[in-house]
Parts: sequence; structure tokens; C-alpha cells
Amino acid sequence: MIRVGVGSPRQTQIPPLELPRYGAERLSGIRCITTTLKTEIPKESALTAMALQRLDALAILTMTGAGFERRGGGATGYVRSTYLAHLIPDPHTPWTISPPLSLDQLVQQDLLDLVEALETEFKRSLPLDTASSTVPQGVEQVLVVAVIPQIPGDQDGDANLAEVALLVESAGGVVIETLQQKRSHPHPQTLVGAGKVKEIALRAQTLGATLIVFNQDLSPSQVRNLETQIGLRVVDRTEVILDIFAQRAQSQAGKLQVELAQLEYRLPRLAGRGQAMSRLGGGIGTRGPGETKLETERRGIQQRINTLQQAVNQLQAHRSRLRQHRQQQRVPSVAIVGYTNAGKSTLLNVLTNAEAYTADQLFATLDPTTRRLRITDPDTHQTHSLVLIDTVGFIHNLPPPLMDAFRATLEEVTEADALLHVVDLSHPNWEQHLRSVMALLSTLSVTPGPGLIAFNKMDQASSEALNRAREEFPQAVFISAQEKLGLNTLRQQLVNLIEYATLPPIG
Ligand SMILES: Nc1nc2c(ncn2[C@@H]2O[C@H](COP(=O)(O)OP(=O)(O)OP(=O)(O)O)[C@@H](O)[C@H]2O)c(=O)[nH]1
Ligand SMILES: [Mg+2]
Repeated sequence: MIRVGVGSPRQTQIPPLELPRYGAERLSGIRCITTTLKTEIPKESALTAMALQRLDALAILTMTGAGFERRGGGATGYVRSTYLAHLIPDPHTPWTISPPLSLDQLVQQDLLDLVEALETEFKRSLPLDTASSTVPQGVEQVLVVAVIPQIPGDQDGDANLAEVALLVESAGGVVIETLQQKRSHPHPQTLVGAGKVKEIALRAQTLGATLIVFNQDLSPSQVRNLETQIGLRVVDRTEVILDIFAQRAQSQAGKLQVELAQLEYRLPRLAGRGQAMSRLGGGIGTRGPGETKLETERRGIQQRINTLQQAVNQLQAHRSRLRQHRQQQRVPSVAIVGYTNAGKSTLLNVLTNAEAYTADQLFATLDPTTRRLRITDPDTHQTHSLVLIDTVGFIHNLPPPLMDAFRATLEEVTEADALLHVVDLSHPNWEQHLRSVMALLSTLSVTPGPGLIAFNKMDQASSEALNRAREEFPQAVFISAQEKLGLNTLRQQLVNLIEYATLPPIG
């Protein structure tokens, strides 16, 4: 097919969405010939356009001729010299340009040979785990874009980067690269500036990314603008979290709450998503309610949201009856809370021989698990009985639609007699995690009972962290759920906690 465009290679570039996609080790099969009046070597913008379209090659003909220059083109112009540019697997200068060639020399180039050789080189240069041959089909290849707000003295930036990567992995994707940008003011249309958008598009093309994840929330129009300019699906942190939740939800109640959260988040984001961006294909940000559901008119979705809201209300009422039943039996309850991946489910398992799912991923647990725990006092031989509740973990900036949809689950926490706050002391950001959990707890409508902090994973914690935690939280217990360390002290403290929590009011 021959496509004729008027303008520079950048202006006449084929829109990213229309380009064929074969992955990072293949070229597009498109060759482009461009003419220019200038004699100097091709401009960077033309070469960038070549890289963005993954052109097989770009032939540049520099034209000259008296009539040509005076009358603005036509038959009197002739080719002065030509250049042949093509991509190479080099992250810094991803292209190379030939020395000036005569037209005859250019015509003699064997482009098929060149393309074949280049594709072999591209394949060889890709890191092993991203070469398409080793990546199972359907695993999202993610380019993470981290916009770091420029706040003086902010050290949380790096930690948040690691967290986005963990979120992507927990959703089943592979992070192939992270691009960072420090920005004090977000760009209203695209969050990052135009230059950065181009860089993202270029890197995504070069690496064969299938999805772009931003570490910050994007407005609906920002998503649309970015998708058109980059030519790939773009999702934000909240979508990734919603996706993990959708994958983890096992129970009826869990699925119900996830669907509600997703619909509430997506309703304002529905309008005008291009056909090519149809979410039918699967992958991160596409699970949960199906595409057909999302395409139904807003009213339909609003009705579904209403129905789900009612179902969640019923769930709330049902859970509340269960709790009342427990209270009548006078069994005190302790909710295990903490940042996601702190080791809450592992702790429940070692204390009660439960078989809750544990994994080194974020949001492994979604549905609450409740287990009876009996503790015998070694001195008095008196037996205390309590109910331990393990539930969904927290994360900083937990998306508001999730907070709302999961109110029935979060109530298990707020209605417990006491809280056991598990903190992963081996995590470099344990203090930030602890603060985030405290902050989230304080936003819940019902104030939870007294709390006990258990610093977990002390088998892997640094001595600095141990000392810091001991100094700042002298009342806390130090445990390793995995290595079963400190559990007797914890049991004793739990007894003290429920005795304190269930003291009859004075007077
Ligand atoms: N080294 C070490 N690892 C632990 C310890 N306790 C738990 N882990 C590991 O930490 C990871 C997370 O444990 P989970 O029990 O699933 O954590 P969680 O708090 O329930 O996490 P979510 O349900 O995802 O919020 C797992 O890989 C556990 O094996 C510990 O004491 N030491
Ligand atoms: Mg868990």
C-alpha cells in the first residue's frame, strides 16, 4: 500500500492506534520516503517519528534545482543526495543514519535483508524476561510512569515507586521499565508535559509495552489524551488496585463490593473511549464488570450501582447480626489490621491453625476470616476465649470508591472490641505504613476499640528498625509470625487487651 502525506514526517505520522503491533522485536513493515529542500542531515523530529511508528526504514531525499526552489516544487527539482535511516537496538540513540548516498546507491539497498537482520538484532538485545518468546501470552508488559510531586524533603517518592511495581506484579503484570518525572504542577491535559509523553510513547514502542500505568490518579480526559498520543491503554494506580481486588474476590460479598467500587470509579470515565481502546481484550484494568456492561448507557449503570448499594446494605445488616450473636455469647473480638502484606493472615494461621491464603503479594486477603482463639494463662491456668478477624489490608491513599464499597468489610474492623495492628518491621517504610493505617482508621465512621501494635517479620528486620520501634512504641510486641517468635508474649498481651477492652464502664 502507498500512503501519501503532505507535511513533515512528524506531521504526517500514522496515528499510533492505526499502526500494526508485533512487539518490540519486530518492525512495522512500513517504509517511508520523505523529501526535503534542506541539505543538512535529517532532523531529530523526523527520526523520532520513525521510531514511534517503528518504520522499517526512512529514506530521505534532499532536493535541489533552480526551478524547484523558486516555484516551490515540481518536475524541475532533482535529487541532490539521499540518506537512509533505520532503527537500531540502542537505548540512547535508537537510530542510525547512512552517509549521503546517490540515488542509485539508495535504490540498490536490499531492504528486506536489512529488516531481517535488524529484527534478529532486536530480538537478541531484549532482556530475556521481556523477549516475547519467554513471556506467556497475556502477561501485561507494563511501562510505569511515576510522577513525583516536588515537595522539599520528600523521601517517600522512591518507596512509592517500589509500591507501584508491587501493585502491577500483584495484578499479574510485569514491569519492564519505570520512567520518572518530577513535577510541581500537573499538566492539565496529560499530567506530564508534551516532551515526556513523546518519551513514554517512544520507550513503550521500543520495549514492546502493552500497558502504561501511572502512579497517580488520572482524570478521564487525561486518560483519553494520553491513550491517543501514546497509542496504548493507560491506567492509573486506582485501576490497578481495583483490578487486583477483582482478581482476588472469591466470595459473593467480595465480588459484589468490587463491582460496586469499579462501577463507581468508572462511571464518570465512560464517555468517548475510542473503539481501538475497547476493554474487551483482557489485561490489567479490564477485569470485573464486562465491556458490554460498561457500554450500556449510564442510566443502566447507575441502576446497577443502586442495586449493589442495597446489596451491600443487606450485607452490612447480616454481618451486624452475626456480630450481635457473638456479643450475646460474650466472646470478645480482636480485628487484625495493618498495611497490606504485613503478615496478618500468616499470624492468624499460626495462632489458630487456620488456613487463610497468604502470599507475598498485595491484597492477598479480601474477605474477612474469623477464627476462635483459646489462650490458657500459664500461671492461673485460666482459659480465655476470643475471636480473631483477619481482613483486607490497607494501603496509603486507598481509593475512596473502595473505602465506600468495602464498608461492610471495614465494619468488621470498626466493630471489633479491640485491634491488633500488625506492622512489617522489615519494610524500609514501616513508619510510613504505620502512619497510613492509623490515618485510615481515624477516617472510619466508628472509632475502633483499644489497639496493640505487633511488629512482625523481626527475623528480617534491621537492628536500627528494631531499636527505633522499641524506643517509639514501648508497649508494642515483637514477633515473627513465620518463624513463630514472640507468640507467647503476644498471646499474653492479647489477654490483657481483651480484658481492658471489655471492662465494664466505670460508675
Ligand atoms: N520473613 C518473614 N516473612 C513473613 C512473616 N510473616 C509473614 N511473612 C510473609 O509475608 C508475606 C505476606 O504475608 P500475608 O500473611 O499474606 O500478609 P497479609 O498481611 O495477610 O497481606 P494481605 O492479605 O495481602 O493484606 C508472605 O509471603 C508471608 O510468608 C515473618 O514473620 N517473617
Ligand atoms: Mg492476608
